[in-house]
Amino acid sequence: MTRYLLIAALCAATMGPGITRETGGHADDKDHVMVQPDKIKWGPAPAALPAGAQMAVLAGDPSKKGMPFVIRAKLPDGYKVPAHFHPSDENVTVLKGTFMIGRGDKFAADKMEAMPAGAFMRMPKDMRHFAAAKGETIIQVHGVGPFDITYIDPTDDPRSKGK
Ligand SMILES: [Cu+2]
Repeated sequence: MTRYLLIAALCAATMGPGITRETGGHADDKDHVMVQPDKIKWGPAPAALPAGAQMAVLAGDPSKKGMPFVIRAKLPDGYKVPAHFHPSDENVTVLKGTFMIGRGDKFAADKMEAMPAGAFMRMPKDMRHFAAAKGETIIQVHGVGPFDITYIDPTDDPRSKGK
């Protein structure tokens, strides 16, 4: 009986620190993020994107230089983004629908590749590309800010409309 107690005590002693580490004590608890899929707060995407898309920032801030970010975009069926590039790498994970993506300076439907849910791609900074959605499509984009978009043809820029 005494022996069993001793073993139990030893087990508790060796497991103790591990459990403590897992349950708390980290200084960065404030950075912890958990988002349930039905709790995502969607809002209209920034004016830099063609109208119709919705966006949610899950972590970080895509507008801040050097700040890692994770965002999601919900695109309606048939949504199109004309040829553009970004000042930082764009990492895209497709979560729903089919994200159509093409490389080059000009939107061309016949040059696009279908990226279904589960697909991942990285567009290195400055790489010219264009995109579209087949069916309602949700993508997750992560990278390091600032995340901006420059259209090859300035008249494609929704921000230039009405000026
Ligand atoms: Cu892009």
